[in-house]
Amino acid sequence: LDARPATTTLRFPTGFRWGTATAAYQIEGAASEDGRTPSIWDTFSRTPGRVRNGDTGDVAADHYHRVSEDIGLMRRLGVTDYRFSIAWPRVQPTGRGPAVQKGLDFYRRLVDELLEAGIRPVATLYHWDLPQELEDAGGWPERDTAYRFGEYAAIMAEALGDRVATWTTLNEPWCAAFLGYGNGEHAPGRTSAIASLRAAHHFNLAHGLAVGQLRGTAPAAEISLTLNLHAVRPRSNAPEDLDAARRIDAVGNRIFLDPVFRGRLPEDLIHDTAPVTDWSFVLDGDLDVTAAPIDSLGINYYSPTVVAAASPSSSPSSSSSPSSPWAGAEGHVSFLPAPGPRTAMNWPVDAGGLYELLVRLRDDLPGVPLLITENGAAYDDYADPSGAVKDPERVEYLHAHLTAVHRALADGADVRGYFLWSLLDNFEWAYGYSKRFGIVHVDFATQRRTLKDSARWYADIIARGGLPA
Ligand code: PNW
Repeated sequence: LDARPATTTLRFPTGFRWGTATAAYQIEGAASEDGRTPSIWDTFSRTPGRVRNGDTGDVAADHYHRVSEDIGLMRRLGVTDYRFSIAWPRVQPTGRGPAVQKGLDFYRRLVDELLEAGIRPVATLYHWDLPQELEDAGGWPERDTAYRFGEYAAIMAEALGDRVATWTTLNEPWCAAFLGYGNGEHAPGRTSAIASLRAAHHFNLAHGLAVGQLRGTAPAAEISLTLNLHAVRPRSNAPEDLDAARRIDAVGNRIFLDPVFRGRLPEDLIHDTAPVTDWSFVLDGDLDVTAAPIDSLGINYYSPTVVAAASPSSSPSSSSSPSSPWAGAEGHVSFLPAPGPRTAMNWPVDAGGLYELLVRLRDDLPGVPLLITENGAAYDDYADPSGAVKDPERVEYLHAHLTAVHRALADGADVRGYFLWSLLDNFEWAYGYSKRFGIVHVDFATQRRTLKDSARWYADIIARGGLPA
């Protein structure tokens, strides 16, 4: 008997992984419990003016104390996988030296309870919470941070290597390098083109060092890396517009893809960044480390990026502009508003960008399995008189994006899974709690969780193994 209703028209492959995703700083809270010390996000969020409404992750969704309840929610959804991140300062408070047992215990319990619930743990080692002490020593622009990350990866491989199905080394190094050290929108809030490029390289190096540690200690695990690849679309096929797209692709995408998958830096990136650096911080052998083979690539997708050439006078972006997250490599580019509806982040809703990205990776990285490690949307929700939490725009967004994934699968993209961002409403970085990405509503005053309509919708999709007509 086929348990799937006949009305499921867009079926996903058997074994397709249906997940939800979160990150430590955004949900855990318990910021100073059990030996955890501040990360750069604690420092940043406690600095007036950095995060909307002065919000911090001190309490967040209190997940640290509600692990069992939150796993219970995922059981109800029927997810096969759960993507979470490990807070480095919970495990290794100074970023060096031996691990704190209570920190390890927390993640061990999380992983064990997931396995008991039949949910595959997908663990990210770095979702932006660098121990503050390592930032004080120079942070990601310094090479030593990559070595420290390798040691931290060794600790986690030793502690959980036998139980975690998939390891992701880094989440979105582009955001961490260019928003953290380039335009200062994210922690640690530095604004330096050279620092952002150095950070990008040290993220690649850190990734490669972590792969080495994980492979040695957990040979059976899947090892992955998550990038927020920019789905770059030129406004036209005019050579200047194509060149603008090429530049953003170089400093947004290939800066990570090429060292990891081809063992080299893009030539055009080196050329575009020549006013800022000669890349002499890339040492002999580094690109062999960064190119350690991995088993899959994680992609986070929210919106496309539409670009056009701008005249030099009209473009505010230049290497000297502190507000550019592109290190000046963007040249004279303007970012065009994509037409159509927007989410509460004011991000355009455009599922075509996800399809374009998946097909591009099918062609550029043959043989590399793909995971969509984040996709979702911020919207305000509202409770109807019966108490149901309505979020119809999110359901529509998810439906459109899963349809795009299905189309890419049909066209030969090797997509193995989809992780919805996010399980819970949470601390949305510079926006604090003002933006809600969850399919589960969190009342932050009481920590009460309520499934939104989108959560019920997602549970139905998972149960059917696909989308209804
Ligand atoms: C990702 N941008 O962040 C992160 O991985 C999540 O932690 C986050 O909550 C989610 O997407 C929603 O924002 C991004 O400005 C933050 O391009 C900013 C950008 C992209 C991704």
